[in-house]
Amino acid sequence: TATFHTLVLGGGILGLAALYHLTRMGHRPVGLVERFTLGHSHGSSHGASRIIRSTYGDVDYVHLMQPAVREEWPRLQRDAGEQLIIPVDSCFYGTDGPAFNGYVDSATAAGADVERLDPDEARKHFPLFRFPGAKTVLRDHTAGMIAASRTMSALARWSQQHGGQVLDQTRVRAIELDRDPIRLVTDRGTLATERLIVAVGAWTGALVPSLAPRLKVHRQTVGYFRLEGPAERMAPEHFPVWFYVQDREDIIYYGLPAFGTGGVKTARHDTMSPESDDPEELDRPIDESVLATTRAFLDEHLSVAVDEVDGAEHCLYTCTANEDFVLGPHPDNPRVVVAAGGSGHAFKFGPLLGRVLAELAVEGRSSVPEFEAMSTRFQPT
Ligand code: PYC
Repeated sequence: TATFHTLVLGGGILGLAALYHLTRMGHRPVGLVERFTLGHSHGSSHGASRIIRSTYGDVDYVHLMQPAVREEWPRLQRDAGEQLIIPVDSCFYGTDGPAFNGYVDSATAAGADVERLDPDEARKHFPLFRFPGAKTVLRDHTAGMIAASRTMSALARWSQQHGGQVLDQTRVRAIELDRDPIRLVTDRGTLATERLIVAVGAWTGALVPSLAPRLKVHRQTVGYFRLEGPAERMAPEHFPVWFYVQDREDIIYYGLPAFGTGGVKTARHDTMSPESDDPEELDRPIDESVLATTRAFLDEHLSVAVDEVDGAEHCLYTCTANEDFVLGPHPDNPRVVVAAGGSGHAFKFGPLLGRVLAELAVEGRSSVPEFEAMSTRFQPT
């Protein structure tokens, strides 16, 4: 069998974006190996929508977002020939304390295109929101909504049309890092590759055991809530992307407009559990009590009543302790590059990190200064 120039392991947003860039860079043969059917909902990259924003509580991520917004998302949209970033208004707010004030300070320090509104102005702009307890509301002009499942399809389609191979429904049993070429033992035979990118999300601990102690899997329960009144009020033209940060209790909620769903997407960003969830529990039932708590949050924060829940799903977060990504060469073999620890906020960086992964695997360094400036934070040591 042929030896691949580079293989990518994992068909989530980061793996697909890496395959897209490898293909775009002209390397052959390149391929991606995925355990389930491409587009499955067992991991972290399914669902119709994600938030894109520069509003971060850490100035380095504000900087890292800029090449993603300015270069990589537009490039992908041009290649795909379709709109993947949907223009949607945004309001990010929180209680007056260090956690939310960190977002205000970082946006200001980085000179990001983010406007500060006082709560009265904000209520005029966003009449569906009450902003209880907020002193400042941030309106991020770089923010919007990512058409997430369309992005996944576009990356796979473009890569396959240009010579990238996708081997899905192929389970990897072992990675033989110390072989040259590197070998992947799969349930469909053994694959050989000169270079490997491992982007397997919640399965990182199982496939790269040295990283297991740094990662915890947190299963999120995401609900779609109908709002009373005309359906247009839930649509992207009228309903913003938003989040709320509460100090002391470390509570974060977020939401997006209805987009191919009957209700607005809302969930608690929940990374507090001391336990790590098992990604192998593929069919865990939805916990109705989490949806009830989310609904109570919306009842307090919106000025319109919440109607019935129109569906719910799980999404796995793979979190590091400080929510920094893990991204860089494997300490035992620099021709293996690992991406993990998306910590519930990586999708918006997808096309940018895909480029970084492809460059690290092939050239040993990335051409993205904003990434290089923070790469020591991401080392998979
Ligand atoms: O990073 O904006 C974000 C986000 C929203 C929901 C989960 N992550």
